[in-house]
Amino acid sequence: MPKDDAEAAANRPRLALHVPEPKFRPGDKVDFTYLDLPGAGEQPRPDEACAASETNPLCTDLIRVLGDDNLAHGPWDPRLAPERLRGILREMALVRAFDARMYRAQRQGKTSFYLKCTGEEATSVAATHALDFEDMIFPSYRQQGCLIARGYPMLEMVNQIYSNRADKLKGRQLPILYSAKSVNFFSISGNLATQLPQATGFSMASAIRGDSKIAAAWVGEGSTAEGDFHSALTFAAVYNAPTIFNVVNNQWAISSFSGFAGAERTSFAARAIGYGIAGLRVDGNDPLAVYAAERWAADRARSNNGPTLIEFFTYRAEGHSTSDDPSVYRSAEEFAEWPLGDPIARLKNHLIAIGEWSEDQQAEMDRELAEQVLKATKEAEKNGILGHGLHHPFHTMFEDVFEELPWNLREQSKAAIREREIKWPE
Ligand SMILES: Cc1ncc(C[n+]2csc(CCOP(=O)(O)OP(=O)(O)O)c2C)c(N)n1
Ligand SMILES: [Mg+2]
Repeated sequence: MPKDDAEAAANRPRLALHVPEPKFRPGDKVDFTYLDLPGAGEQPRPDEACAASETNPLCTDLIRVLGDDNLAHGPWDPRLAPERLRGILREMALVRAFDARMYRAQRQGKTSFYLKCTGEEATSVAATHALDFEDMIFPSYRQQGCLIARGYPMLEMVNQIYSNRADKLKGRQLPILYSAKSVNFFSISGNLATQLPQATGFSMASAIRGDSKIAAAWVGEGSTAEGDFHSALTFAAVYNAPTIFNVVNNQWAISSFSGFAGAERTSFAARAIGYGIAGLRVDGNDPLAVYAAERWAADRARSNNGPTLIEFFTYRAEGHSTSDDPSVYRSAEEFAEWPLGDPIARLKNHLIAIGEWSEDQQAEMDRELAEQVLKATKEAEKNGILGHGLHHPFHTMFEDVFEELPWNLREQSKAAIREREIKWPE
């Protein structure tokens, strides 16, 4: 290096790498006042056919409908009939009852893996209500609420979790990675974010065919750091594809906090601004706001006004999955301090406030739902649970991929079956 350059370099400040660090670690006092949450009903609601840029301010705001008074406020109030609200409440409570039971089943050794969506029920159940049944759902692994909202039989869900002989996926998918064509629910992939380009592709095909179906994809905030997120948004923006991208920002990706996906810089909804598509940031624990935003995006997509990126701001109340222990990396106080509450309690309190529900009815419903879940699990157990041998026969793992099995796989299959017979003659 020439002498002048070397001297100049020596005088410059040293570069420092920024490594994000969550606000609270185990043992820390939690204070969420930094969030600066706007009041319910204060956010403007532009027309569904507006220029994408009109939604820019909503990307850093927070669309809220249910206020602290448990009443619905402002232009985003979807004005749903009480009957529909009770339906959404019931399905969210069913998801929670199902999660509780399946979590316990994993601890009892009936399955190897389970994953709850506690506190995030509105982001799947209420959003699914805003779609048409024909619209294709491209979920991540935390959207059991979409299946429940579409009326998929619970027995089939448990059979899949137990990988038993009635499992329609024949034990080939990790427990909870459902696939349910009958309710337009795309196969869940363990590879994060792959559902996003698939959703864009589906909706482009729908547009090419002149169909009226749109696609709605769900993805965790951590997964938006994947390249697939950006390819999916680029394609959707370029072709004005009728896709809804639901980013469920529960603030954690296993043990990494949202800062590692860029949350310290701007909101996840604000990614939409760079792509020139519509974006909305929504209180994910407010079922009315979730419904209203999803409906807005669905109407926009269906009327050829293009894709929308929705961020549902929420909080992952429990561990990532049964394989995780969040007490080692985040403060135990976080959930209790979380200021946006619980979506089930909020809708229940709203229905009570408008004279359409009561605590007694809620307790009775919870009893019924627990019973319903118990019945489905007992029924599924007759088809087998983990390690009880009632799974699909071993040789079936070689089936269903090729119309005619190639010679090398035929040989491999024979050898594998022979080996098993020697190891486990019974
Ligand atoms: C491509 C890929 N990378 C990493 C993983 C491992 N992994 C599974 S879930 C997960 C966290 C994802 O967090 P987020 O997207 O926020 O979703 P959440 O679990 O919070 O719903 C990670 C890193 C994976 N399955 N696939
Ligand atoms: Mg997350």
